Amino acid sequence: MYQVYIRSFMDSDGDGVGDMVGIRQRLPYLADLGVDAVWITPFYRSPMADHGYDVADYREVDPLFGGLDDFDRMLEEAHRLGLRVIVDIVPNHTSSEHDWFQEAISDPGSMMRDRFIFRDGRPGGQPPNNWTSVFGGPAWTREPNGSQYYLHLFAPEQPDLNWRNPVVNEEFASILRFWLDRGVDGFRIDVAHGLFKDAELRDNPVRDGLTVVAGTQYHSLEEKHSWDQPEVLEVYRDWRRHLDEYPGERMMVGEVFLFDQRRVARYVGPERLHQAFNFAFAGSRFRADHLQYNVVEGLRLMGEAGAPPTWVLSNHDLTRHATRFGGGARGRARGRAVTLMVMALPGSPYIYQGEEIGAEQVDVPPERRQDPIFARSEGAVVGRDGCRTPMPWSPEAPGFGFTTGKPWLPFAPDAATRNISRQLADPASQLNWYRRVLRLRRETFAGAQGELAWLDGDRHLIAFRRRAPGGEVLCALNTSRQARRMTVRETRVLVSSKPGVEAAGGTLTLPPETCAWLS
Ligand code: TEU
Repeated sequence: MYQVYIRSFMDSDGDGVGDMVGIRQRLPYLADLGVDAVWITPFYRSPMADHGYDVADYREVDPLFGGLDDFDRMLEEAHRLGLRVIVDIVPNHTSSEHDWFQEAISDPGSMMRDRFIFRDGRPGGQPPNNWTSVFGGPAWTREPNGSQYYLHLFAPEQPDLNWRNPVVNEEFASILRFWLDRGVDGFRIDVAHGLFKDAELRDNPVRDGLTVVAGTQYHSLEEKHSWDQPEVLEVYRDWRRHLDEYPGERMMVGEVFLFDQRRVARYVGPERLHQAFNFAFAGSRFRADHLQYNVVEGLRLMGEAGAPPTWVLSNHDLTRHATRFGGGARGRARGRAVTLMVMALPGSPYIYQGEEIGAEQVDVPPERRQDPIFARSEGAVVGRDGCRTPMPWSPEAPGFGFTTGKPWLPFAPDAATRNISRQLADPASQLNWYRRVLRLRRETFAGAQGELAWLDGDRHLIAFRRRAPGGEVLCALNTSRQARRMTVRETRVLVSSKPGVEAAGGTLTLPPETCAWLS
């Protein structure tokens, strides 16, 4: 699966923001890269307070990105090229400019009020409870002209929906059908563990210490009552039934942003979501024990739930993994090593646009920052802009083949040298390595079952054999700074994340921080 962050993928009309026609123009690139499917981040009508994750109309394409006909043409072209397309659905909250919310705040007697969560404040001008917004500050804002507060777990421009009102579920069922009827292959569900809140909206317990989540946020409360309530699982049971009524394969992947994979596993299975992102894996350090623990747990828990595991390293919310793994050539080489291991595992690897050329987190200067997290945290965090900078398609400044105008976020400083067309022309580039690995993965593991046999290595090695139709494949990853040896029967190196792998006389030699496949 390849994640397209639409604002930064390809701009066809020179306004500095990517769009639907831009995606269509670059679909041949994705087909050639060798991915099976594309997830497109929200493109619906939106005031863009959270860059599209604040939806004002779930059935319209925002004019910034084009129109519904542009979406249809893009989808048709994707299908013609053999690519599936999943769209992002945002059911936890709407935009404050959605008609429902506008009606709710302008008419105190409106039925629309019950689609959101309005409450009286506590005495002394205090909000209804102690919940905090993921983006900083209280999760409650006083309504503009009324006397109550409304709940928003994200920005104030993103009022939370009241899923205890059955009309909300009916509306979303109809939204899903709208896109399924247009031919989408499925959905990525934003904040999939959200939706339902504690019926009594009880205070969240205070944590012992301050917890930093994914390097960007500070949480001092345990989010016990604000999300991950059991009722939400019933919603996905319904949605699964809707999807299963459609011909062909349709899927849902949940952004269940919980680190405890045992809790995440409850969301997937034959009667629930097809997949959920494994954020515990994304949090692994470049250490064999961390990585192996998260892989083993991911396989075990998803196996028990009856769902394919997912392997996520980067997305539009996380610091890019080349940077997390140390940055520069070394961070990229470590990233390739983990990617190669992931590509040998059962399940779905998720690739985030730009990682195939080794993109690193960009240091976006304060005056160009766009992320609402940045504004709400009063500069205490740098926000998520650094992983959202535009794709450099070609070496020509200033637009680098992405735009003829001024890009909404600056390019990476190395865009003139690290870009798609340069890397396509260089057989030794990271991009061509990704292309080879994706092809080899398809050829090797198409139709393969999930069986893995783990090999005992030392604590710096992860090694397993996976059964495949053409014969077993050995995958071995050395996370240490020294070369490592292991005894193997395989003699042929199929692919490696770095040169210098040798397999001779029953001994495999892996250079430092390197992964290889052998047969
Ligand atoms: O993210 C939900 C979420 O929990 C993240 O905000 C996460 O905590 C954080 O980004 C980690 O740094 C989803 C979308 O992926 C995100 O882009 C949206 O801002 C958010 O929902 C609100 O819709």
